[in-house]
Amino acid sequence: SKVQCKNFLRQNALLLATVVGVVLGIVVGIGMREAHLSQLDIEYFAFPGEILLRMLKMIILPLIVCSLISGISNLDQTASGKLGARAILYYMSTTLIAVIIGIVLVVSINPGKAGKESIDSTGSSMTVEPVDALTDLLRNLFPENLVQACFEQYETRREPIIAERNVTVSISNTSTVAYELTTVVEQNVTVDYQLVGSYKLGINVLGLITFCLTFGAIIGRMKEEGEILVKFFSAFNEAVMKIVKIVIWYAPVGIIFLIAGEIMKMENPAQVLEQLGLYMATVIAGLAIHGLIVLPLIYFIVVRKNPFKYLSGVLQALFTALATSSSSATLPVTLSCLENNNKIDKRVTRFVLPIGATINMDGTALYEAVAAIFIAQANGIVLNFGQIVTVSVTATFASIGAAGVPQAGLVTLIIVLSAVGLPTEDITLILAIDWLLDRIRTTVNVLGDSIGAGVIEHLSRKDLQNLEKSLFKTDDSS
Ligand code: DAS
Repeated sequence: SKVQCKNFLRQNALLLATVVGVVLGIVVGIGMREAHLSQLDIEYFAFPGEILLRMLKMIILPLIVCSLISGISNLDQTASGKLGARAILYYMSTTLIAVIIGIVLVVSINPGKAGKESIDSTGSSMTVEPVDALTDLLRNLFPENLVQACFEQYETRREPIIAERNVTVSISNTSTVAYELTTVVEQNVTVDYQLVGSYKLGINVLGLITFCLTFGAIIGRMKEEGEILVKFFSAFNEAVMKIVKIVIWYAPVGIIFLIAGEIMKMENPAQVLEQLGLYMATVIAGLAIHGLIVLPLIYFIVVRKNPFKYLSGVLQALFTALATSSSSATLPVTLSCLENNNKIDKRVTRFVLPIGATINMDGTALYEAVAAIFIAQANGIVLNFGQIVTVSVTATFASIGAAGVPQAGLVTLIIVLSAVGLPTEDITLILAIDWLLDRIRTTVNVLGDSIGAGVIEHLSRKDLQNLEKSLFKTDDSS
């Protein structure tokens, strides 16, 4: 019909504008490098991009809260349990596959064989014990203050308790003539550690997930009083998604400046390419294999439909991820693409996407495994099989712990390095190129979440049909 035709044009106009935005951003960025603008001028130049990021970030908080609450409150106990189990299974297995692809590639390509003398490194050491990282993850799951969880995350670090030096004075009879006085200062003093907790800026999404899932599940099971709340959060969600629709129209403009600004900021591209080219190629090859072959294959095997047609519906989200380097900032666009273009059941998208954007990061896990082994290679360290298994397990958990914000993966890489005793200061080796790899791995993270929503919906179609109670069925036309 005429309306459908109009809608079709509208969707594609937006997609076209986004693609043009990415291309224009690259062209403008490369062209403007010639102008040799100062750091400050580049920041002013990229201002329209900053506005896009601010708009997306503004929506994240209400979106995560409403979408999780309304998503789960519209499912019954069996359906939410099954959906949740499928989501976790999908997230864990695809992340592990990604890690394995990364490890196989980095071990066979051996990009670090040149040694680290040839790469610039300026770093100071900091270590994070994996057990502390894991307990922090759990601490953040149970925030002590919900308001604070909206903008701060808990973080602990170990502080050494240095025991007082033991000074012993002893008199020893060394000769028959004189007594000698010896002072023995014990150097090996016992050092214990204490945990010191603090807060750092950033939404504690994990904590919000715990609260919203519990709250949503409870109001979904309450009788009349619950229904008011379910309706309230569902309506709130609809309203937020309408804001997303407006922001999405601005996205192509913002994308131009985000990408151009980043390209203008890049220092010594030729040198970076020479030193880190092979490492970059390894990460990018791994991400490409995972994002363009493995995940589409999983979709095809489960859903039996063309995965690339499915992915064309979320292209705008993928480009937004490329431009913003943030799964969280991209979440509004991902939700909108999946619900409006791919017609994925809203009970699925609203339940699994906010969680996926936070914990399902295939690209990050792959990148961390490659980066850790690359650093080992650059230091001439050969990891044994046990250490490689440790790398894969910690890379998986480090990717779960990484927030959906730019370069979070670089920070949680410290956990992986600490776990196998690699020099953590060596993350500076790969710093120069992280801005680019961050974008690409974020795109794969979002791609993984999108495929996941399709796979989980397909596997859960019977459970969803069985649910008579659904607020979303009536407003699907909107
Ligand atoms: N950029 C992050 C993301 O939002 C994760 C990372 O740094 O790897 O997906």
